[in-house]
Amino acid sequence: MPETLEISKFKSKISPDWCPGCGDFGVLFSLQKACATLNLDPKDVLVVSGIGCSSNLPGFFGSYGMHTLHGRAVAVAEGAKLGNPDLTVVVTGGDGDGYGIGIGHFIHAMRRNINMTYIVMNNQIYGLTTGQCSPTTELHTVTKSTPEGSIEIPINPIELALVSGATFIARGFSGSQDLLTDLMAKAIQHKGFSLVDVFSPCVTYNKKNTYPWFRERVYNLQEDNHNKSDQDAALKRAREWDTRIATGIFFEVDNPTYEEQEPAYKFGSPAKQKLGLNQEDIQALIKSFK
Ligand SMILES: Cc1ncc(C[n+]2csc(CCOP(=O)(O)OP(=O)(O)O)c2C)c(N)n1
Ligand code: SF4
Ligand SMILES: [Mg+2]
Repeated sequence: MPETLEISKFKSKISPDWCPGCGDFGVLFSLQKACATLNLDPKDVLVVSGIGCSSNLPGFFGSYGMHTLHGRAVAVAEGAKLGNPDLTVVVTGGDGDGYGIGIGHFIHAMRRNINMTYIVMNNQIYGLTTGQCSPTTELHTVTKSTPEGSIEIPINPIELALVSGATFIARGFSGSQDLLTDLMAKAIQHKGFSLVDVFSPCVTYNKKNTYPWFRERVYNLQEDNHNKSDQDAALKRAREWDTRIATGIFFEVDNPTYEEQEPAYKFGSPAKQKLGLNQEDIQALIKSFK
């Protein structure tokens, strides 16, 4: 770890416009600190988001960034990573963005084990659109779109990741800064698809899952004798909820990445391969069709 952390190099000229107290501030700070701790160069980092309060993050982060379409951040990030695998690619977004409209991309990126990091600011609500039910809203919760209480069973992102092929699966809380920074640094360093689901309270529209509510319940798996190579144990921990909620690393495994297996990469990274074909290649191609 460097002696002084140069967090300022990951600050942008634009200040966050989130509500005072929004959990996303803690996520932004942790990501800046994690990237500084890893001594990354901003020119080698790409942060991609979808749409939502949380998805505004790349604008507040000092690196290359892309604010894409609602639910499409993971797909765009996959393209960027496959085009130039030398980039450190981080996706940042919300529960609505990633676990609702974008869930298909999320699952496929996990099963491909693309080497990228996905940070989800999970506030269990649609913040930007002013408080509708999201895929992680708790059952029976009254929201703007569920005035008589939600009737849909929420998605458990950790469980989903555990059965979809993600090779690093963690959960943080924006009220536990040191742990969150450590999880992000480890996720970025991990070779393969890493998920960091973060409880990032929406202080304006989610009046149930607040900072005090989480503080009463969260504990650190790494201080509770959890074996992070045991998938079944991880599933059990992921299912805890009402009284005790696990944070930390649920699962970590070293599996081959998509990039390591894709035959096209044997000629080097696509971004660095020469464009077009020479006469010799063209003749060989024509011959192969005869
Ligand atoms: C295709 C499409 N559908 C719907 C919307 C409207 N929309 C914008 S953000 C959002 C949900 C945001 O929720 P989340 O991803 O949880 O982010 P948060 O604001 O809570 O951080 C929705 C439904 C949109 N922009 N595009
Ligand atoms: S509405 Fe909620 S999620 Fe959006 S900035 Fe405000 S506190 Fe954060
Ligand atoms: Mg949300």
